[in-house]
Amino acid sequence: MENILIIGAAGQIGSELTLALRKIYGNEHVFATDLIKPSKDISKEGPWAILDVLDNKRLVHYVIRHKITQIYHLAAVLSSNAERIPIQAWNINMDGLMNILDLAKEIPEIKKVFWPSSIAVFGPTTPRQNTPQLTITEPSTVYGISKIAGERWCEYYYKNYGIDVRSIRYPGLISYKTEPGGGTTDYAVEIFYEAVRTGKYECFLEKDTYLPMMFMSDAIQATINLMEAKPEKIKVRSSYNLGGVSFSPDDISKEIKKHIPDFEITYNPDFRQQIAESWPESIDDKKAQEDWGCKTTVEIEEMTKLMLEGVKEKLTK
Ligand code: NAD
Ligand code: AKB
Repeated sequence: MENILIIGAAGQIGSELTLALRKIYGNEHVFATDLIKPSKDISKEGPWAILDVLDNKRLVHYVIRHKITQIYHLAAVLSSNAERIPIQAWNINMDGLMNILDLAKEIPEIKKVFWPSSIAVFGPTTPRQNTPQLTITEPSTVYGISKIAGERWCEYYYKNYGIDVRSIRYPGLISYKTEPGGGTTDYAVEIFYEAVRTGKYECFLEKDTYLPMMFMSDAIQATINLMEAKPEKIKVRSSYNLGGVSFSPDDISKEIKKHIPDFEITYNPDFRQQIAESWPESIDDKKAQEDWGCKTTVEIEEMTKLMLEGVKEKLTK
């Protein structure tokens, strides 16, 4: 019997991953925790608690009390927020991960750990087109530095202590259930909210800035596939590239115009432009496809339709 702890369950990914895991393992076996109260559909249907990943004592207590066997550690400060509070972000991102890795080392009942990395591990010296699994990783953001350091630690704990830790370098994730938490790819979610609310959007990135993105359902499916794969299939113990689809603000605004013909976009790039320019435009995820079968199914046309429908429904509620 698995008992799964999600840390950061109220966030953009956690709010959907918790529900997906509860469908598989049963509501009572998936424990949602965060610094803030998660959404009603999470807090009403299964166990949840306020828990700070930096509070080691409470963390150990919680894990033992609930006989936790798997941890999904999602809590982090994302790229644009981290640039505003670099040292604090470094502490949250790194100390949080080290607490979880150490916990898995000390408590043998914890069989598996998931920790997400990001395309932010790449930097201005990385080849930007079809970026390979193994390439130059010299990130220029504090978020990217914390992710590349985290990847190295995950591999270290696997090799030296046998911790079954698994990871994906997510691209920018697109969803409407929970708004994103302060990243550079957030424009690709905000644009849908503003299109529905006001019919116009001022974008903080330039028109032709391409970035790899993925619709949330594909990201959740990939995460579950990775975590359910047999350990011998997992050949990369740092983190797997995940490709998704690549598009620019101009591409997405043209798609929105097919549904809202009067939609207007203007451009006013800020410090996030430099971050975006340091990241890949597209990602090669052959290795993840070969090892455990990741697949991108939602392309930009369908993503636009799903986002507009989802945001409209959310705003009318
Ligand atoms: P988010 O900001 O939406 O959610 C993070 C959650 O963590 C928040 O609900 C926050 O309250 C919680 N949290 C923060 N500090 C905490 C602490 N000390 N203890 C417990 N909870 C704490 O982020 P997200 O988009 O859901 O991202 C989750 C993970 O996936 C992060 O590690 C992020 O770096 C990674 N990731 C996300 C994306 C994306 O596009 N969303 C892309 C690449 C990687
Ligand atoms: C961000 O923009 O910070 C995140 C990410 C790609 O890691 N969405």
